[in-house]
Amino acid sequence: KLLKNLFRTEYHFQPPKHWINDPTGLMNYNGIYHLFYQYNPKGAVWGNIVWAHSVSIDMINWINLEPAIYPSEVFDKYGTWSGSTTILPGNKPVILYTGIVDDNQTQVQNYAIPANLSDPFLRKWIKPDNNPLIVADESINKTKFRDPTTAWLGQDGRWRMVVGSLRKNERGLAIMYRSKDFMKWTKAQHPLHSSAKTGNWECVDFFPVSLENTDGLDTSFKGEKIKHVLKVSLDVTRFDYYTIGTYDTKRDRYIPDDTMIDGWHGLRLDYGNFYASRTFYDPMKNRRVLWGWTNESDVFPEDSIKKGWSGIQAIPRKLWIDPSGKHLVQWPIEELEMLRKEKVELRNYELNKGENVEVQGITPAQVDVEVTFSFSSLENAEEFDPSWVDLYAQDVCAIRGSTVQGGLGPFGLLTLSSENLEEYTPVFFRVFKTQDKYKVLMCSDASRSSVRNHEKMYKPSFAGYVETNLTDKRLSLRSLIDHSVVESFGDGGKTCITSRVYPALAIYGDTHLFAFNNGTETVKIETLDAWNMAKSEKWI
Ligand code: DQQ
Repeated sequence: KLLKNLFRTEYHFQPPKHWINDPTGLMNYNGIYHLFYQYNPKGAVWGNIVWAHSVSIDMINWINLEPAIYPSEVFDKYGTWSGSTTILPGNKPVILYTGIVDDNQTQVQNYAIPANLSDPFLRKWIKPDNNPLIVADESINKTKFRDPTTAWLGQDGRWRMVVGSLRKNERGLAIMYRSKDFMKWTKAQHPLHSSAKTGNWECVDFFPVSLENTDGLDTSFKGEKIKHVLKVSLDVTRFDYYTIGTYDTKRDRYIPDDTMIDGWHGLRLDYGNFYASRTFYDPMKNRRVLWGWTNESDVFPEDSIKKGWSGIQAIPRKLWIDPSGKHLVQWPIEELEMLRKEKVELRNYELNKGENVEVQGITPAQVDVEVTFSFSSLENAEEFDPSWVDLYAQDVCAIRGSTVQGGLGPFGLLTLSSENLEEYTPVFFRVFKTQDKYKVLMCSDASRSSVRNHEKMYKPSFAGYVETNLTDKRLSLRSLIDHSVVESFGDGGKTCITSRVYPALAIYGDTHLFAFNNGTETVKIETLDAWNMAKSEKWI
């Protein structure tokens, strides 16, 4: 097959051709899901950015429409960048987005409204003449002032929304604006939150989560037993970080909980290739849904130009807070399961030290696999080297990869493997002992993902820690494998990692999937279920 198709995904969201980035302005309006996203209608590299628009009834199969917003006016002539949607009382959707007004990338905040509310697809959008709604005052860095959030309504009846920005000392911040009528916005004296040495904040997201169950809450929800989440995309590291905390509505400020870390050492929504994500409240199923962009990792713009496309959206995930209050949990939306076809399974299979077992009877270039491992003791867990404390999990994974024998682990899956393991992307756990507790590392390691070799190829050993006390001596893993993407969910979605990989041998029918154990402790595959996945429908 042609390079053009080789790495295309089949059940992830991607348009027929060209460049995509941030998902932006997500909503369900009268039963129809709308996905707007940053798109270059002219090529496979970033540029000429418009708001592309697709609609769906299940967030899996899509109808592509004409771009909803594109540069045309003085207030957005040089670009229509990311933003959000808010549904105003009376069931009236409005888009907020960043317009670029000159060659220096000066940024302003604009709005757009549907031309015809009775068109179920809301194809045409109008940019009224009173744009821009907000321009930067002298205190604001006007070229780092973008991506307005979904607005929320305060108890005083005024709307609030925030715009990401950067101040001196690399202080990232979420500048807050308030408005009575959504048209005239006044800057609050204090930002909603800020943090030194984090760099510019892009695509900020701010929303409540329920401490009582996994249901989602409307962004304007007020009540007891809730927490708030602040998510920022850090321009410098290109990862999405979040903290959990309290929204002090009197002072109109967000205060992260004591255990939370702002910035590069903080919690991530995904420890892999996942950026500029946004959530929205889905009233159809009473849940909060997260969308994130997963960029190509093939590094060379020439590759994208040859392929004719670049970037996909991750599978939408339901998101909620863990009962511990310490982190969020994510799980692919249940609608994905309608694509599951032929199924194979393994039950109670013991994996001894150094053993691999092949999952046969499916085509593992395009599958959904769920596995639960159990073990009888934690005693063999290897020591966590104290000098690793300051390292990122990713660095520890690079030192202790799947081929380095351990005690309890490494065990997991070898995804997108060639028959004789010349290339594979292992997704696995490794259990470490520290002075007073156990530490579980989860890795998705692209370092052996392709025999294509070039010094500049980006093959990161992505990893994160899993917050679990291992009381039931079990660890589960789900991986969504789709040709050039492996999207993994550890321990029920506590830690998520997405890798983009470009195998040369493990393609189409030549792809294999194994479960493996490279630790001295025997682990048991209690259950392993794997499904071939159908292709999702995309109508142009
Ligand atoms: N992408 C958009 C910006 C945003 C960045 C431009 C994040 O609005 O800050 O395409 O990927």
